[in-house]
Amino acid sequence: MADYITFDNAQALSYIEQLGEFFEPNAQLTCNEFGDGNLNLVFRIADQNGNSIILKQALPYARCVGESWPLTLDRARIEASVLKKHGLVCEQHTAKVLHTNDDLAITVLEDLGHMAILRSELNLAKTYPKLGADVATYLATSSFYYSDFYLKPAEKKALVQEFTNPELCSITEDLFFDDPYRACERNNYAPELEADVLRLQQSPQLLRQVAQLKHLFFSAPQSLLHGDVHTGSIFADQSDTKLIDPEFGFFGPIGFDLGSFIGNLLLNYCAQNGRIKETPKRRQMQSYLLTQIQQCLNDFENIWLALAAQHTRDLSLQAPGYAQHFVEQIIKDALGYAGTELIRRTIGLAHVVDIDGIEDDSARLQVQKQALLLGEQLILHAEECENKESAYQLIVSLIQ
Ligand code: SR1
Ligand code: MG
Repeated sequence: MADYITFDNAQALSYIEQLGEFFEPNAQLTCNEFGDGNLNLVFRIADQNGNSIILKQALPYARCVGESWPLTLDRARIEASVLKKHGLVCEQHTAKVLHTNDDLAITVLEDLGHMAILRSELNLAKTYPKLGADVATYLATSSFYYSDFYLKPAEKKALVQEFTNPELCSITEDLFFDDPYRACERNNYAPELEADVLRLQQSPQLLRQVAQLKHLFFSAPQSLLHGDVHTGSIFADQSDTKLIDPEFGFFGPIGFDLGSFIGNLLLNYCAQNGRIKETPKRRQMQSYLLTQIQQCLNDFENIWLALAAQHTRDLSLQAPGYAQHFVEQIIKDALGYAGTELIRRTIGLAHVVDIDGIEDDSARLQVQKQALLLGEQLILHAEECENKESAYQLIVSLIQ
């Protein structure tokens, strides 16, 4: 990475001009850095006619913490490569990569600015009817085609190597499975939550289930994951849904991505109790969120099983009932991972604005307590769910 420099607006613009690929030769270009994520710089370069592209650059440290938390630039390669791989099998729901430069840790992407970041929209109680179905299509398709059901063994092993992502996985291992369950400087929560946090940290049953989820995360290269499917990694409009930002991608347990998505919808469900005062409007939004979770579970299973029935190439994995058994285990895993997402986003380092943006202190605390309890119960009961219906029923029973 000898040639790496961190871009400012002028350098990003000049880089795109020199490439000469994306705009008319005499275009009047402007550039604006507008990233608000935890890790990277994000520039929009636009011409006078409204054409635009996105240039994303990884910083050599975590943006949300600063230079005291160094971070590999290789994540830019991983992110662009996951987008390309997922785009091959699910073009419809994957942001398109236009150019990469590994030395500068740069990815140039299509500008999805005509769509909206899902998290902000859910916080405004805006709804997107295709959300659950589209995310299910993305997760089922990408996870099937990069699994042992489809890939040849040698091909899969080579990809597992290519997508080895130890530094970013280590962040997830710490933030999801370690920090919230012990006293840790990175944890971030109000003193009023201390009793709730101690309840989690002192529950042997919970710690055992979290250990199992972490162990699976370490040791189950089931497919090429996105690795960070929260609602800030999703663009939506009324007719489409696109996934961005898979820099945490690696070969891991399929339930992790599905669970992260469900966990984020549930975080928003809890947050609406502190955001929307009028009961009918709040219930309508919460019912929308539950419907999307149900749709996502149903479609995920149906698409996965249809792909497995038609395209499983490994003879042994074609055994009657095996694909069904495998998907049922993914759904159990997903409920557990959803629980860890609820807990780590409430008391760990990286919170969600859905909850932190609630202005009233007491309303926010109530929501945080609900998110912690829901996360805990999901982790404790995930393995009891025999199928997608009982998984959905568990969620409903815990939340109402
Ligand atoms: C230091 S990174 C914190 C979080 O932001 C990312 O989007 C991931 O979710 C990570 O856990
Ligand atoms: Mg991200």
